[in-house]
Amino acid sequence: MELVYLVLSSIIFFLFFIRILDLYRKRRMPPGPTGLPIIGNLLDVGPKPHESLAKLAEKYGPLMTIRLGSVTSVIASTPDAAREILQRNDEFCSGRNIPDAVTVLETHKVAMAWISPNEEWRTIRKALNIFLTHQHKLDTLRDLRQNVVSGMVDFLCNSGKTNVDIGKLAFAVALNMMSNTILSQNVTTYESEDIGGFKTAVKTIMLTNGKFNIADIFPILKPLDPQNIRGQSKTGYDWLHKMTRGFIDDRLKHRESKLSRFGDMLDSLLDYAEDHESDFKLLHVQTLLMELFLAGTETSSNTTEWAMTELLLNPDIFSKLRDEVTTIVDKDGIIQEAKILELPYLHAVIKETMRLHLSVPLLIPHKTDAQVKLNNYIVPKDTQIMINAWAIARDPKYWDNPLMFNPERFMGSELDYKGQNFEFLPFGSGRRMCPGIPLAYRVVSLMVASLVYHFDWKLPYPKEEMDMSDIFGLTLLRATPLLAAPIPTHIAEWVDSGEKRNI
Ligand code: HEM
Ligand SMILES: *[C@@H]1O[C@H](CO)[C@@H](O)[C@H](O)[C@H]1NC(C)=O
Ligand SMILES: CC(=O)N[C@H]1CO[C@H](CO)[C@@H](O)[C@@H]1O
Repeated sequence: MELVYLVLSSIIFFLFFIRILDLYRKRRMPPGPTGLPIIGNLLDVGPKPHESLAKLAEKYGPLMTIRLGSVTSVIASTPDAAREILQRNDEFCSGRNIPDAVTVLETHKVAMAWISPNEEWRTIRKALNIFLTHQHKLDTLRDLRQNVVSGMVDFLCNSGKTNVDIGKLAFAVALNMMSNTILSQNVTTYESEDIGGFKTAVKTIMLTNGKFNIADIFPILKPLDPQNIRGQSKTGYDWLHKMTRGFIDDRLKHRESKLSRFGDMLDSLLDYAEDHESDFKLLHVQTLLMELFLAGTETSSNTTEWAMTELLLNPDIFSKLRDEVTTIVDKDGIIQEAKILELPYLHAVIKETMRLHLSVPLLIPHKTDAQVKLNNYIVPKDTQIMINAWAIARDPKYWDNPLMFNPERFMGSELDYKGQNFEFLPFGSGRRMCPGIPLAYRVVSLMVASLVYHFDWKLPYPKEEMDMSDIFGLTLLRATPLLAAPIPTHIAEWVDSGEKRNI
């Protein structure tokens, strides 16, 4: 009996203590909705956080505090607030909270996306940037990427005008574009459900990482993994870990044999590892390989799918884009990556797609590594920081007619996604900004240009009926896949197999 009293009174004391702490904190933190005990603002946030947080920001302002379980977050909802965090206070606002789902192996401890911005993190970014920021290195592999796109065009020509799930196809193509850039090989095909398991592994991980995990806001639940999120995530990670290990082993053997080099990203990373043995090891290379597949595939393919969605809804824009692409097509019908990068209208279409349909609407949450002053608020160490880039990108204060898909707004404008314009942050800004921009731009451009130039598309239903709603994950997905039938425009001999393909 006494034990029960003891336990009960401790609990009451504990709750009281938390409450006091809470009141004390609130005085210096940005304003926010009062939450319920224990769960905090969970019910205010709901299943579409980018939307509900945008609504709450109308009431509480550009910087607001949201509490979910034991996690306190500050949310920025205007370009100025984003600048205050990502530019003026970047140094102490660039940490990460590590989601439970990514902790299944030990690799998160050396993963660029999850470690604090320390020396090790800088080394990893440097190793990757050597490849990504040198135009000619990226250029060396463009034939491989073009072959991947030719493979996609062949596949579509053979699909016999039946409906194709454009997102699924784009995912497989993006995966092969990544694998060709990283290690000069294809890892999937377009016909099969999933030969080799690569697609499944990447999708499984992205899906589980994007799920709301109760253990992330009540860390005490972590060992229980109540939604089996870590469990599911583990199957994907284990598989990817094994595959990347194999790729690296093969490549090391190849390098020993002194055969010709591939000159791809893996070679570049292994070179760096040889030159910087003490701080960039094979474990870093392997972890980075895994991260690149995860970070680069679904973001690029979902952007491509949204671009196609908008283009099919806006036939004028579609034909204007095709006219532009037509000007750079070779005699043999090949679209060269190098020439694509110079097409202003294509670039505008991709920017406009990224503005309206951000792949990562709240960016990847940051965390304060020290107490910081944001405007006039004092935000303690270890506070989560989120930027509602989605809300900022469709706020009528900064955009005319924000809900209209209008690539023209980017024509002749300096506005870019490289982190200088805080009203447009599809890749974030500051030290944590996406390092993959140059590659993402090539991959998405090549896919969109090819889909637009080589095919007319027929929707299976009137375009007014297209479902534009989206559901929330780590990336924004279309709630229903975009289906359309490709009708080859420029290719004389396509085989009408008539059978419905599965991709
Ligand atoms: C359309 C395609 C893409 C979009 C929209 C996108 C967007 C983003 C965003 C919003 C972040 C988080 C920034 C932040 O924390 O503030 C990020 C981080 C990251 N992205 Fe991308 N990304 C794309 C493609 C790629 C590609 C192709 C790669 C691979 C080369 C890549 C690699 C990464 C990595 C490694 C990080 C973590 C960086 C860090 O935490 O230090 N991304 N990306
Ligand atoms: C990858 O597949 C495409 C066809 O889909 C093919 O043209 C290309 O040669 C393949 N690349 C490699 C490196 O095997
Ligand atoms: C609907 C669509 O094709 N978009 C893709 C975006 O990423 C998710 C990841 O699970 C895929 O399931 C979607 O297919």
